[in-house]
Amino acid sequence: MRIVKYVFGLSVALLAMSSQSCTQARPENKSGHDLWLGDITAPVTAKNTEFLSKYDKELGDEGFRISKNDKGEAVIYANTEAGLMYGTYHLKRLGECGNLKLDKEIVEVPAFKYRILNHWDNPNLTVERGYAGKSLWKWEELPGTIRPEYEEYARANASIGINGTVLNNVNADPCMLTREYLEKVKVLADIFRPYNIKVYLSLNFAAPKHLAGLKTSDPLDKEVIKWWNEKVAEIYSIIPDFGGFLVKANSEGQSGPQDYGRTHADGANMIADAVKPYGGIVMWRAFVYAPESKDRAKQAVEEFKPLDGQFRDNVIIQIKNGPVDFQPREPFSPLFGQLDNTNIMAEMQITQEYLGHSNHMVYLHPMWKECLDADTYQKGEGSTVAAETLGKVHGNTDMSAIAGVTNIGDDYNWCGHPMAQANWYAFGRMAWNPELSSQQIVEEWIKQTFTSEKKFVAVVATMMLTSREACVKYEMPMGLHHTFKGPDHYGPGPWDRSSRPDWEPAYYHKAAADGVGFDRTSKTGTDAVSQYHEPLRSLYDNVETCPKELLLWFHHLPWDYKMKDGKTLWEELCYTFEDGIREARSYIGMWESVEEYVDADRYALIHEKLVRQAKDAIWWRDATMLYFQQYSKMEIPADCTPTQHTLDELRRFRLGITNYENPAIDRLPEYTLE
Ligand code: GCW
Repeated sequence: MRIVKYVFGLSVALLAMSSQSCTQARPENKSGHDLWLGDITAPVTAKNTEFLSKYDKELGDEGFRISKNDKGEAVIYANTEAGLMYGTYHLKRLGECGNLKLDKEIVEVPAFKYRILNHWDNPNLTVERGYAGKSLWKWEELPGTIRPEYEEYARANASIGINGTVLNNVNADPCMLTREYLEKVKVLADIFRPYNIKVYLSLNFAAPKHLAGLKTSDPLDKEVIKWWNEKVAEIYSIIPDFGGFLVKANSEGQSGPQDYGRTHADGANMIADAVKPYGGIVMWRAFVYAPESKDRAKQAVEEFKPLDGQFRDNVIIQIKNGPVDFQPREPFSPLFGQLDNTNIMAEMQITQEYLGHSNHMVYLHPMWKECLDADTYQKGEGSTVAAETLGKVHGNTDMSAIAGVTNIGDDYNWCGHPMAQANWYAFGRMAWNPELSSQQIVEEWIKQTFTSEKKFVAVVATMMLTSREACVKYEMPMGLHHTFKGPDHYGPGPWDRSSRPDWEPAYYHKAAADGVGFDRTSKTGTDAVSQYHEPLRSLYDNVETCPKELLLWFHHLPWDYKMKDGKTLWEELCYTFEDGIREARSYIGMWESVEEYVDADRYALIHEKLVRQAKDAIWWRDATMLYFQQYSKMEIPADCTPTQHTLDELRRFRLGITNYENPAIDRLPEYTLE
């Protein structure tokens, strides 16, 4: 292992692992202020380098130290070039954010070993739940044409510590494993390598059938095993540092080991054995549910707990933060606290499938941190989701990982909404250090992306820090969930019908004459509460102690149920929606108050989107409460924002978009803010 010591002059703008990319022209449709990286056109190389002979264990392969030398210059120490690169970006960040002190030594080591983006990108360039244009990967042009964005993407990720990327959708097209596509993937892997980013692929479990014409894809079949071993050998001959696979199996129609009477462990282990000799890993998703079940929220534990201890040591079970599906608020998935001898990781959704796509400004770090900080109590207090997934509860820190489903596309601003970039940024920073506060991360991002002007930072940070809670309030307050219109998941549709009962909002809200909410209690409900350890089990089970934010997740309550503040449940719902509407509206004025600090283009685009966000907030309230009113027979209080559409009008409204796009603002229902 090479030990490197680099010395940089503090006054110099640092950055540039490759000068070549920095001289490449930006495409015409790019605005030049796209990312938080600031000025990347002036590469500066190291002034002094030194090779040391001793490996610093504390830093590992990716950590670094920064301290001051006799001349007052910053010195970055790392065991590896990757560590050095991260140190360089860190120093740059500290400088740009006005936080560069160096009065004491800085030591940074990433918390999670695998810090991975998941792209849900298809070979035909659509992006499932993608709201920023088409896929960044231009498969039809590869391997011949190389776009500058590929390296910009790598650089942006490196600057926040991302070290892996799954290039294709978990609903995987088998073609991704053909030689033709592997040659394309190789080009991206080569571009990403200098940035310490490994490439991974989602696989289609039925690939042996699709690609090789085998009669089966049974994971215990000799021919199938042979096919995977050969395929894996081929991949590593093309991409020697290939990271491994992400697998969605027996979920939402995807094939999997259960098609052949085998278990998730049989399937995962077969692939894990194939990649093991090369150091590859398998991320096997726990996002499984069947329409027959009475409670979708329970199924991951039901299917995976019995398999605990059966997975190979290079398999990690990838668990969505909540037990259902990336809703604006869910309790943490109980599976995080249920496995003793299995590697687990969290999957967060950076793309805003359920939080207003790229029309709404919603800063997601508080939502993810809520999950990581939640205590599972698996081994007593302190068994937080972060500790569990860092491997600290069961002592396997070597396989710690975290994944984020990206919001990146080929839009000129990368993420559709200029503020949505903050979520990409925040995911990376959180994967590096889950202890960082939402405030610190958002302020860093604002300063690097816009300006360090005090007033601007204060106002915009306040907007962003409150935005997730505001979104919960105006979309699905008090534990309501999945009240969306399908299949696009943009607007409200509590009345919506679907081909599967568990894709219908009524399955989740259970609104009826006797009340609203999903009874998951131990005595009268599905007993989902029992998948949580004490004291949570009792806390959630008892309507008196269940937090208001999760009340209707765990309880079905009458419309006139008396809340602690004396209001009825119906009133509480109305006023919580009202709070959400008020907050969404307040962002418009806040943004107007900082106009002078922003360029005209970004100012106007964000303004237009904030106005729509506030209108959507009223739309959500109208749809949900007018629908519930049919059962409650109660009036929306007179001091709430008046409704602007009838239930019939809203039910007739058709957005008519695919699952691969953000709705244009002029397609949405008309609302006024006066
Ligand atoms: O959230 C749901 C989405 C699907 C997605 C699925 C999953 C990739 O609506 O579009 O499919 O989850 O996570 O597998």
